[in-house]
Amino acid sequence: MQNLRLWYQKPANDWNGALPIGNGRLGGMVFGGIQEERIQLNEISMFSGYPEESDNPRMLKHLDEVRSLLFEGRYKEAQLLSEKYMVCKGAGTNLGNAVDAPYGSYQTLGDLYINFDHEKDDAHDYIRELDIDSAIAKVGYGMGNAKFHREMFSSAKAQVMVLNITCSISSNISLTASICREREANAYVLGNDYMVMKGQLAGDKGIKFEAHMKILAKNGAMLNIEDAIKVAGADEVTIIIAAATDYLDKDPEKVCRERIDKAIQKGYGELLKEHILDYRSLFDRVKINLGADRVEDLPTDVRLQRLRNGGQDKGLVGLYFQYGRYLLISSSRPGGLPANLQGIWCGEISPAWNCDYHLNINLQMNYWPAELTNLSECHEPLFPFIKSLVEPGERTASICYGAEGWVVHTATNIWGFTSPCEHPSWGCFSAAGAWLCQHLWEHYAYNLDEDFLKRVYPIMKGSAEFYLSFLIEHPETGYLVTAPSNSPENAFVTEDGQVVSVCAGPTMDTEIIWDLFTNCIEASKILRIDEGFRQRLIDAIKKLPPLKIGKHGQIQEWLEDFDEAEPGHRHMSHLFALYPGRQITWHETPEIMGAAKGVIERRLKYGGGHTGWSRAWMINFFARLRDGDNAYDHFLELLKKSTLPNLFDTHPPFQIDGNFGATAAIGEMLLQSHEGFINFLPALPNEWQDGSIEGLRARGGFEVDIRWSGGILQKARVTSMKGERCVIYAPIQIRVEYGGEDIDIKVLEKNVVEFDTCPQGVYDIYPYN
Ligand code: FUC
Repeated sequence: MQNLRLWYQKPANDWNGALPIGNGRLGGMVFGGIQEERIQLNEISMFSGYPEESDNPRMLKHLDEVRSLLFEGRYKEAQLLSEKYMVCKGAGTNLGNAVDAPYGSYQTLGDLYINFDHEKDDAHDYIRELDIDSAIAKVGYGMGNAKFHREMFSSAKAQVMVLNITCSISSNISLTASICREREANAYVLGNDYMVMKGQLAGDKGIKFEAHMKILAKNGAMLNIEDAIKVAGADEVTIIIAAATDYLDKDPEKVCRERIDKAIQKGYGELLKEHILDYRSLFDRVKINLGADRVEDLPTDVRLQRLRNGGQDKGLVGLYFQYGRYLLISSSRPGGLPANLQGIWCGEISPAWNCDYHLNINLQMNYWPAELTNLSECHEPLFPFIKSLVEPGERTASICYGAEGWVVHTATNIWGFTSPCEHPSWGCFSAAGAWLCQHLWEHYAYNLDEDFLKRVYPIMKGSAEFYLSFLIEHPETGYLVTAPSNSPENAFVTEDGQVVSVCAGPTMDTEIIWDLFTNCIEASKILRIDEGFRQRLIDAIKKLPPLKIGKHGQIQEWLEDFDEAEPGHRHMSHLFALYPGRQITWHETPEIMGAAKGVIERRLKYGGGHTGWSRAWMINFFARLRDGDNAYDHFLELLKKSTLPNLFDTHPPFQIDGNFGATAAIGEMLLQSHEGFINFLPALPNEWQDGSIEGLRARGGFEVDIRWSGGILQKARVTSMKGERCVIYAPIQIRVEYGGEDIDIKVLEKNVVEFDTCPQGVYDIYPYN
């Protein structure tokens, strides 16, 4: 049995305790107060700022000079020159405070407040919960003999948020409800049951937004009290909220009205039914059971505290994993924008890092669990977003580097900001576009949808074209390197003791470009196009610098074996090739697995502060190193040191990438398919002796169920969607059944076997006893 709820015995103390609901666009943080319910509202396109011309022509003028300095080893001078010239025009991200700058910031839409006519001290038997099995937040408590109950959800089908308030005693619900926002908005009541809030961000240059609220009351009276609606003596109250901006919808007012009208026609019962059906069509695909402890029945915050005090809680791992899937379903749906640094949930006007799209790990990490945990549709908002960067990115490539193709750097917004950011030590990371393209390829690799590949191949090719023209031969070695660049967001110490970030050919760039070129080569073969271009990529890959092992037994972070200014740095960029890349694998490169581990050991020796996405990344590394025990230990560290009462990950502050990265990591511990074969239970920790997982996805169009006991595979089921050959890593002897009969399997090499999955369907794999 899966335990699929977060629950608490008190209302949330603050935002970090509130519970998130969302439909990919419209989000809410439910506080669950007794006297005052607050639902902080979000809309995915609520981003200030506007398009700006930020490409800096002075970059190109100084490009050769910076490169020469780098190649002469005059790093500090290269850095100083870069600080002057290799940056955007304007304020860029304004060091994360761009709410009133052109770059802009994602921000809260406002709040819904509901004040009940009762005293909180009179309440008893209070429970607040988030049921992730049906994506509904609930609050319940007693008041004397009366039992009050609230249910809240954000429906993707109806595109509205719905709140339903009931009481066991009739005519007993009296409340005042309003929506408001601290700036840039006007709110007013129409009639006695409809409230509108509208405004515009960034003066008259930014997006226009609207939020509408309709109140339906069964019996009782309703009253317009100007900035709020009063309900007196109702049996049941349903509140419907719609919100839109003119970024995603042409006419936000019309859209809000239409959505609310349709929702009224459906009524609460129908809205609830279709919401659950829709949500479960995604959520129910995966079931996980890693064993349970008796503590499952304790409130979630108590469980977390017990774990911090050294207690055991196996069920919390499964809950965290499913919560990650819940969060992705709730923050990323086709037709919207991708999940940002906080998914869609952001309570502030000026949040950390503009709550934007950081591209030197964060946005990508949000989508690590998408394919593996069978939420391919939730990956989709990322693809048009990547496409939207191509046009501005072509301008940036041309103006800043005189290069072909398209480029984007460390961070972007919804306005197509593709220039380098305002400081080169972290802002001139130019491999972001190639990294994004990995997601296009992976979506294909899991689903084998050739039409999709055909559509996105030009985006991948455009990115590859950028690197083909931006890469430059290192004058000493002849290797093709990026310059200028940096290894996110670390600095190195030069021979004469200077601390510098700007460099040529950091390992991460090379690994990401290897990944892009490799994927483009494969894509062009599958599509049977572009032979000439393919050959150029094949030739270029040969000229990329090889991975080198440094003096500490680590994979080098830079071309030279520099020491890191911060050896315990949170970014472990030079392990991109281990995860999420596929260049470093046990199968292909066993000789450097030790050096990959060396990178992590060194970071841990000097750091230890790995929180949020950094820790989540580390868990994935250990999974790829097939080191389940370390993966599990670091997962526990994430729960202990980096998790808020509502199970949001905290960097700090809350950043959703950690949730998604760790969700992917649990999947990676149980199933991998990046090495050209499916590997069941590649990193099973000792703690998970018995368990099962159903419905994970593997590359090649397969769905996979696995059952194990005593740490040993009992049965795996591969459902083939595309009828492809199924290649399996089999260190123990296996047999395969189709339709109850054993079928032929072919040994490809030691420990690797394959079988046909034509016809498509279900294939059962058993170890020989
Ligand atoms: C990256 C990280 C920071 C932070 C920011 C949003 O640049 O280095 O730690 O997560 O993104």
